[in-house]
Amino acid sequence: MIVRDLKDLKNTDRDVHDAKWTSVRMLLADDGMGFSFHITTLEAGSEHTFHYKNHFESVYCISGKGSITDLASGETHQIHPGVMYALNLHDKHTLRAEEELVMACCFNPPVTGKEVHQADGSYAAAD
Ligand code: 9YT
Repeated sequence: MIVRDLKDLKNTDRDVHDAKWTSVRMLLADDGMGFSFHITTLEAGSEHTFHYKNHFESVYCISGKGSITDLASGETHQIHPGVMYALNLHDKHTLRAEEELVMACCFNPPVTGKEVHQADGSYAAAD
């Protein structure tokens, strides 16, 4: 069994920062679960366009307020605590945080922890 406390993972190599988001990877590929599990915090007022071409992702809003736009359809959905979205079509999307958003995210296949966003908004496929 794996038991981890978010606060113990802060400021470790599992705590990844970008300009306007941070993400604590509570489970990574080498944990052997077949998915990774992240707690991601998006800064209030920030906007992010991601396109996870090589991963499926589901995201659950723990706290905050914002929206997600599906860039294929142009449809925008409100995000607030209790809302989940799943990028089952590797959907390219823009996330907006009106308030700081705290999200629980699962990636399949799991991220290794070494990925960086590529110019197209994706993470490279694992080797
Ligand atoms: C909410 C969201 O898009 N999370 C993505 C995961 C985060 N960018 C990470 O852990 O790499």
